[in-house]
Amino acid sequence: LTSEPRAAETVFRSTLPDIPIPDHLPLHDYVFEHLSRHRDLPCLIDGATGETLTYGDVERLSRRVAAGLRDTLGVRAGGTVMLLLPNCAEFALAFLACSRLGAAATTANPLHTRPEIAKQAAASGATVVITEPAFVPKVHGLAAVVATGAGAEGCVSFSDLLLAADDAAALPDPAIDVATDVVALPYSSGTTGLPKGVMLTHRGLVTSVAQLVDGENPNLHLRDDDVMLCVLPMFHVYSLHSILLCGMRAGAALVVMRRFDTCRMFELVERHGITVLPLVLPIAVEIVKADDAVVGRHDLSSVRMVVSGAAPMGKELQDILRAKLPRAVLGQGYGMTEAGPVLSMCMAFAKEPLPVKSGACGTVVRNAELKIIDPETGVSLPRNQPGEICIRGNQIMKGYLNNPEATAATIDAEGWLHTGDVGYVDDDDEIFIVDRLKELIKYKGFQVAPAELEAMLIAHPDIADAAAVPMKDDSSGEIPVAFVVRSDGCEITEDEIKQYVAKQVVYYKRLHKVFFVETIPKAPSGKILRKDLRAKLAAC
Ligand code: 4UW
Repeated sequence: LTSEPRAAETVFRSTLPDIPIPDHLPLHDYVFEHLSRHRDLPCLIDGATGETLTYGDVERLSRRVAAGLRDTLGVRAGGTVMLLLPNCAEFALAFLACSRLGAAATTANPLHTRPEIAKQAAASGATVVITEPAFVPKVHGLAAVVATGAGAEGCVSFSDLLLAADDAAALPDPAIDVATDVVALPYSSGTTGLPKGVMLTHRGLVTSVAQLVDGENPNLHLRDDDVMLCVLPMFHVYSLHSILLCGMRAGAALVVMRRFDTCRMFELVERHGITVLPLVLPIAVEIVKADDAVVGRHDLSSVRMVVSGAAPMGKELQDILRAKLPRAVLGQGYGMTEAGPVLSMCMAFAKEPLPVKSGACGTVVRNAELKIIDPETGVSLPRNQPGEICIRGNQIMKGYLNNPEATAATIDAEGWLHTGDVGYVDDDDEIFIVDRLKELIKYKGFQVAPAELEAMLIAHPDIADAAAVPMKDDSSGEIPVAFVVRSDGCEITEDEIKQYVAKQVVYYKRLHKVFFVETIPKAPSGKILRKDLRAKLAAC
């Protein structure tokens, strides 16, 4: 028997050399590794009040919250805590506290509906939910509840968690196996189906943060005199990773903004001398749309870096944005929750920057491998040929929680994570995303899982069949729309369907349009032919 020699794979690597990455530190120890240098620097600045916690405060208070969660609520290594919070200092303290305890933090949008929250709380096994008083009615009975501020009836108050004496909080940390213990458990639908718990380990997140901000020539050069805007929601992996964790590792100050508002953002940039502006497409659109008179009233010259990610940003928009913020370097990163999350980052953000092209979403991060495969044959493709983007390295997820089938469908036997994104690598190692194989809809950077909307639609007695797909939109990137087959003799209207869905889901999953059709196009296997539907929309 002779075996065919396997064709050599085309594997793309960073143009930066690999660096040593700690593989023994739990995430919190890694984040605070340089505490002695950063102790008195501002860490979290409340955008609304100006209240500031230094790195020393954050380190100490996160220990107390850990002790409080352990002693008052019995959170232990291997446990899970749900963070259901808008951007606030408590989010960061609670996240780091979970890390200290060897527990996982599962994060969710506090605007989710009760059924959405209940599903995630149950699936993740969360025994505690930390939220704001206003959201307490949505979580009553799901788990023990901690409410921020002075608390709310029937809840433990967050301030009580902080009462732990410093000596109680100094008890030895539990033994954490950094390679296997999960520290963050965000939910993502990945390439297909319903949202699933994405297991990110200590080692995974340490690796992904280090890939961006560590080394002599960091790919994303953040300094301890940087001031970063944190308006993107910390419950999403983009902000959690690339603002909170990367910013804290570098010793930067984070100006925490609860809700986006263009004028407020300009004010904060000026007041705090913000240097790094991480944003998503809809915020870029708002900046571009802002009246020149309004922009002109504010001194935005402190901004040296504008980072965009989580959805495509076209070349034209990037060019207009660049003209508005002429002193800033503008570029994109490409992330996916399951990828740990960052696959590639703009090389113009490096300490020793390289020129980049508008519309590119970076170069593969260091200490990782990326390949582009033909989705039909799985064969790796050379430069400039679009195919499915795959990534391999210590940073990728351990797998989906309690879901070995979905894990095996996403990470192959050789350790490659298949993203479901279609892109190519050009002659300068820059990555361009051109299409998506997976079902996902991305509204303003937020994930909407078509399977979730479809299950809801089909459950309606007047609906015989349905498919949810993305429709291109200039300001939101994509909007969720549905094709619906009415049940025989039923007259259900577009508005009734929109209302029916809106009552059950968070605002960004609402349907913007409904198209009535006779049948949903399907492959013989029963799989919805989404490409056909998307083509139909493009022709509208
Ligand atoms: N261009 C085109 C992009 C891009 C993109 C993502 O919600 P998830 O699972 O995850 C994210 C994470 C984004 C992110 C994290 C950290 C970071 O530094 C950074 O860059 C600054 C971005 O979005 O959605 C994953 C899917 O979102 C699409 C793509 O389809 C991906 O699989 N996506 N970034 N720059 N599309």
